[in-house]
Amino acid sequence: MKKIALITGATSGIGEACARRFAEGGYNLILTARSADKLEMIRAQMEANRVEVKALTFDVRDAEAAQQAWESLPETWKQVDVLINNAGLALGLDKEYEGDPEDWNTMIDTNIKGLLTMTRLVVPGMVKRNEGHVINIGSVAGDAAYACGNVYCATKAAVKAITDGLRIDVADTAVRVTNLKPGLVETNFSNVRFHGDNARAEKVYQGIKPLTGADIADVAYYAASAPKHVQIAEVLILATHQANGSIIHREQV
Ligand code: NDP
Ligand code: 8X3
Repeated sequence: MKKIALITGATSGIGEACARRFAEGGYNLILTARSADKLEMIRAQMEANRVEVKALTFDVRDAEAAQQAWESLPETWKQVDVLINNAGLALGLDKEYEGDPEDWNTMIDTNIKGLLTMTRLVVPGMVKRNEGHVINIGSVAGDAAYACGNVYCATKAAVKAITDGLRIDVADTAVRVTNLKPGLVETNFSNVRFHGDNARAEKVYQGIKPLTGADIADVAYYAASAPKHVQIAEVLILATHQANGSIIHREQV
């Protein structure tokens, strides 16, 4: 029986790269996101390569929809070996006193509450089976706030606290818990952050070679593949020439 990885936000960037890396490593996949078309495309590509995939289309902010999707899975598919809580986003880069409260709510509901919803659905089975691995995608933004990052940084600081809390609460089991904290990764992230202003998004990655989704997926896969007695608790992955969330050395163009 192949292992099963459940990856949220699997239609783009880090989540899609994790899907490809774990498929390569012999896992079957449960992939989730809101875009049914993209999910279907990825499912078809994977199945052509003999990877079994369950594609679940729902918004992680909708706890009821998440529960229904989870309950639609056959019992054998609920025995998830690796949960990758990746779905998330930044919206806006504004001074805290000028930010859009609607953007704040979306980030809090997705990055914090969505992650908790999935954890609540999947982890009880892991505890019961006394095995499993939760990999949360945090961020360098959760280590220290940067200018105009306010609520996004706060959601990723929450991911750190939530991940640490879970690790404590499952310490009497063989379940492992990891917080991956990427720095600059070139994905759709900045296009989303700037509400589709692609020119502004491109500037984020100018003058520095950013990380790719595949770089982060490699680390996630390593953590999941480490010997059972090894728990990779936390990893900060930065681009070379990036020192933290604020200090980035860029070549002049
Ligand atoms: P992308 O925008 O490329 O991918 C985000 C994924 O999340 C998409 O598959 C999207 O799918 C999904 N998603 C977003 N909102 C929801 C929702 N409400 N319900 C379900 N799925 C959702 O960005 P990244 O790959 O860069 O981001 C992935 C994670 O990595 C995020 O948590 C982000 O905060 C984190 N991160 C990113 C960094 C970067 O520099 N790129 C650095 C550090 C952390 P769909 O739209 O189909 O729902
Ligand atoms: C995404 C990376 O530095 O834009 O979490 O916050 S950063």
